[in-house]
Amino acid sequence: MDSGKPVNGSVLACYHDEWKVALDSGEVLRCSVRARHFAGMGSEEKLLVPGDRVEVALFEDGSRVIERRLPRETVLSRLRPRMKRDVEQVIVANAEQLVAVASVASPKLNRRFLDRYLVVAEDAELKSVIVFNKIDLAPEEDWRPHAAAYEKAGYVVVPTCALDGRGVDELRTHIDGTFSIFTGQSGAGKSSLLNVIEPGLGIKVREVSEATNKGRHTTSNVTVFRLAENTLVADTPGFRELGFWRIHPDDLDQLFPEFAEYIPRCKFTIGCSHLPEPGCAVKAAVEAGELDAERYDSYVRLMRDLRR
Ligand SMILES: Nc1nc2c(ncn2[C@@H]2O[C@H](COP(=O)(O)OP(=O)(O)O)[C@@H](O)[C@H]2O)c(=O)[nH]1
Ligand SMILES: [Mg+2]
Ligand SMILES: [Zn+2]
Repeated sequence: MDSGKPVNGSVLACYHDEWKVALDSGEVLRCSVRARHFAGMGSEEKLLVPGDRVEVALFEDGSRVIERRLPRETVLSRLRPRMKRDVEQVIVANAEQLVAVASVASPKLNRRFLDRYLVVAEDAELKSVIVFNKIDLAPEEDWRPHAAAYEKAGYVVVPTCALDGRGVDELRTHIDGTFSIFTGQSGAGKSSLLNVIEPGLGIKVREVSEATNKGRHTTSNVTVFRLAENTLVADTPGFRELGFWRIHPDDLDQLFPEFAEYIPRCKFTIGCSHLPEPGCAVKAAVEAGELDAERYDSYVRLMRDLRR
């Protein structure tokens, strides 16, 4: 029997019973899945998500079947919303970088939300790039101090305007040759930026948010685009909820990279939660203005959330 010619590729999008795959040759195909190869795995493991590397068999009759999923290098996960028990939802597999898109106006800059994304990326061991979009809508003095706070924390911040293209060339240098996930609040301009980065993608802007989405895709509304041989980008909807998947409160301080130099100086080096403990070097650095007060505020809120 014809066993098909095996080729490798990356899953771009998942539909009800069809998977869009970019073969390494560059060809994009719709494929089905050979269920028996996925049987016997845990239900979550059985799922394919955008970014998954797969082996596809190409048959002479034209059918193409995903035979197996290759091991995942990285996963960006969240707690699957509205479940009775804790279940992991992998959003994207194999990405290397998070591009956290925030708008400086409409919707207004939401630093709590941005910090939550940055923490999830740190936990997933992804590099992060922060984009401040819609700089045409706010004077620079409004957003510059926030950009400076993130730069001081060690993050790259790229101010952009998707309407006139400012900052887009710089953003492109950060995504060339890597696999990035564009995330951020609904309406921040993720899809608009991708359309400017790669004219011709033609992604719908103002796309329905996750909450009102009628479920065109099965798991999430995430789509990966292949811009060049080694450049992949994932466009995601603005997740209403980004619940932490298996982040322990004791580890949260490790996910704020700028805290690292202060943590060893806390009086209680083991078990200092950097809340109101005596002799906390992190808290002292915030009071002295060495660490950013808003980042610390995010830390405190996320800590409360994790301990609930
Ligand atoms: N003024 C302004 N509007 C923008 C900019 N970028 C995107 N928009 C608008 O913001 C809205 C939401 O954009 P969209 O790309 O769909 O956001 P997404 O939900 O993050 O993908 C659309 O009406 C865009 O035209 C920008 O830099 N400046
Ligand atoms: Mg969008
Ligand atoms: Zn401390």
